[in-house]
Amino acid sequence: MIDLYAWNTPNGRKISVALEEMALPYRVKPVDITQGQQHEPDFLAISPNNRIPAIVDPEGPDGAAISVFESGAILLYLAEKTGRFLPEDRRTRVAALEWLMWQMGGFGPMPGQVHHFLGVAEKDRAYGLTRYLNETRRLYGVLDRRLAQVAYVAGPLSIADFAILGWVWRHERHQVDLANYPMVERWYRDLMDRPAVARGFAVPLS
Ligand SMILES: N[C@@H](CCC(=O)N[C@@H](CS)C(=O)NCC(=O)O)C(=O)O
Repeated sequence: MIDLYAWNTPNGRKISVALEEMALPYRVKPVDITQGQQHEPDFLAISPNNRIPAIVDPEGPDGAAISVFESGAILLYLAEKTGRFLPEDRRTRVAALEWLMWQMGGFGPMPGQVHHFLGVAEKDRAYGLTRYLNETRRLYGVLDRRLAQVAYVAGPLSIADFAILGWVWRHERHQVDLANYPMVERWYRDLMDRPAVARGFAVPLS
C-alpha cells in the first residue's frame, strides 16, 4: 500500500489521479500546508523541499521501501513501476517527457503565481498579476494548439496529461475561461469523464 502525502491542491491531485488510473492501492496521509505541517521533521525526511506531494512505496525497485518527492518524479516512478501511461515507443515517450517537463517548468509555476497575486493587496499586485495572467494564458494557447493535433498531449494518454490536468482543474481560480481554448476544453471534459479521474478528484486529501 503506497502512502500518498498530499493536500487538496493541483500538485496533490495529479498523484491521486495517477494512482487511481494505475489501479494502485494507496492510503492518503494529509499534510495540512495551511497549518505548516510541511515543515515538520517527519515530513521533511521524505520531502526535503517541504512541499507536497510525496509518496512512500513500501515495495520499491529493490524490494525495500522508497520515498519520492516532486510530482513529476512521482509520476515517472509510478509509470515505470506499473509500465503504464509512459509510452514504450521512444519517439512518443519523448513527447510525454516534453509535455511533463513543460508542465513542471511552466504550467504550474505560472498559474501558481496568479493564485498568489490574487491574494495580494490590490495596491501591490498589478504588475505581478498582469505578468502571470498573461503568461498563464499564453501557456493555455500553447496547450490548445497541441491538442488541435493530438487527442492527448503525447498522442496516447500519459502521465503528462495527469500532470497538466491537475492545473487545468483550477482554471477558474487563475481566471481562465476554457471557452477561449476549445481544444483544451474538449480534452478536459474527456478526462474528467473518466471514472478513475473522477475518483482521483473525489478522494479526500484534506
Ligand atoms: N515542484 C513541486 C511543487 C510542489 C508544490 O508547490 N506544492 C505546494 C502545494 S501545490 C506546497 O506544498 N506548498 C506548501 C508551501 O508552499 O509551503 C512539485 O511539483 O511537486
